[in-house]
Amino acid sequence: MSTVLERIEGLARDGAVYMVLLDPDHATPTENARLAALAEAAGADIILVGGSLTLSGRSTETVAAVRSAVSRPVVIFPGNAGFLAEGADAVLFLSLLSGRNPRFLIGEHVLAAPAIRRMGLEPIPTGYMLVESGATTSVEFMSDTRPLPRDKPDIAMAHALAAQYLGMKIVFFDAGSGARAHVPEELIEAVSGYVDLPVMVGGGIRTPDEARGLVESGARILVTGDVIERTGDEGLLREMASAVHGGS
Ligand code: 1GP
Repeated sequence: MSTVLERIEGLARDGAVYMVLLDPDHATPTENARLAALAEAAGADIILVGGSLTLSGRSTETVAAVRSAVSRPVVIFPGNAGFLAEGADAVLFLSLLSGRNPRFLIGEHVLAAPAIRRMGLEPIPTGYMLVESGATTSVEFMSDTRPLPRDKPDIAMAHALAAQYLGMKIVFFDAGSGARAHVPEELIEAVSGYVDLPVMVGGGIRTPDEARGLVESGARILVTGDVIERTGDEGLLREMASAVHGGS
């Protein structure tokens, strides 16, 4: 049986991967399970569960509810080592490379690694870069780090290459959930022409046109969370999936 990473890499080789992010704080586990099933039926390839801050304490319950509602892989997108839950297939093992806070470069990893092993989760080594989006995002505040400038692709390129040389498998450029402005196409184009890793992009992507533009710029994995959580719009989900997968 292939791993979740092999599945992502396979899909990314043939086109682009659509991931839908659900936050345990934004809806009940039952409602998130319903959204996950909608997303799967609309064509999402992977369901991410996570957020930068969890006040509700519902992460375990949410992962379990989402897991039983879909057959596609369920992957945790953790804000810290406290957000891990049995029942998911994999976890993005994130290094916040845009920042210089040792806690998010190694500290949380040491806390999380034994729990990931115990829970039987597949860790997916991911270089995570926050990108300026016009306002302070939750991740920026909670991680106490500065994002990469959005208009300096060379800085982003050097960070992405460092991620590749450190052995990471995915490089994720994130403007933060609900960002006013998504990561610029120019930045994604520059980075994806420079590194061999699949480039993942998320934060503030609201329309199928935006999604398509980013995929055409080289993104191989595209994430939306907020727009689906807010609208629960099945038609929009289908259009997003189709835009990412290259349909009309
Ligand atoms: C946030 O990239 C994800 O980390 C998703 O962002 O919620 O704005 O779609 P949105």
